[in-house]
Amino acid sequence: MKDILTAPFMVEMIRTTENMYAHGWDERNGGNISLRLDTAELGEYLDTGAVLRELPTGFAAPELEDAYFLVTGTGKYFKNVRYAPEVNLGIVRLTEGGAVAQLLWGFTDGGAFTSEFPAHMMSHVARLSIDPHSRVVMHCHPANLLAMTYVHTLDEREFTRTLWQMCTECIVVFPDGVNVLPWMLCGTNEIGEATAEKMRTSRLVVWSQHGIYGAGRDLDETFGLIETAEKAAEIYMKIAHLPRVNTITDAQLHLLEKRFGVQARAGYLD
Ligand code: 2HA
Ligand code: ZN
Repeated sequence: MKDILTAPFMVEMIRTTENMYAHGWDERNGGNISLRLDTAELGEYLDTGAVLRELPTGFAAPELEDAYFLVTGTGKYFKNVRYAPEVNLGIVRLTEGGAVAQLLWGFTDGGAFTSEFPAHMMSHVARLSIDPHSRVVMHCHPANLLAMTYVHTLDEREFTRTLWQMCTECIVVFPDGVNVLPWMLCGTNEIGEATAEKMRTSRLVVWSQHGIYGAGRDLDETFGLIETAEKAAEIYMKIAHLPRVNTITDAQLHLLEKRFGVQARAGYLD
């Protein structure tokens, strides 16, 4: 067996939590990540037959039967992950139709997966139904996106259009736009189901007055997705109180579509 702390997925997870903390997106125990692991690759680092503990999940996700995830722990701080990955992270396999998560590695202090596990697993199911290469669900609390949900309409078309208008790259990075949930109680199956439903049409889902969810094929791409939306929200919060003299027009957004070969969400451009 190879040393799991040298596994590319582990190294990348540690770097990502560190980077997200450095961006100020994950104060205290804020934020959580789940990364679906390749079974064959994991087998090089771990005896996948050795189950340490069984944790009930409280939901069903038969689509994820036998799927493995590297996931951040409940109550754990992103800033601490790099110093004690085996305490702050865990590797689980879903069984019994998703009702049980078997712990194979990590959470060595007796801990468990993130309180947002339902939203993560349900979002994986939703994204996998659209893209079989989808692997990552990431949640965090970036200040400008959060601030925007206090002062901007939560209408998804309007919210998306505002972000697209804030930086030229936005429509290229998230042509599917941003979906928005109203304030809901976090950590529940209900917000998990609502998030997953929104994940069917966009890889970004804003939780009003709370934060954002992103999904993607790898940690770098998903980080970049949130980073780009947050940058746009930052520009918006800098200019929202000032008269807007210039903007990116719909005609220009159509030019970007053509130039970069992306298709804006249907009906979102005039
Ligand atoms: O505690 O971000 O949404 C982690 C969270 C909950
Ligand atoms: Zn949160």
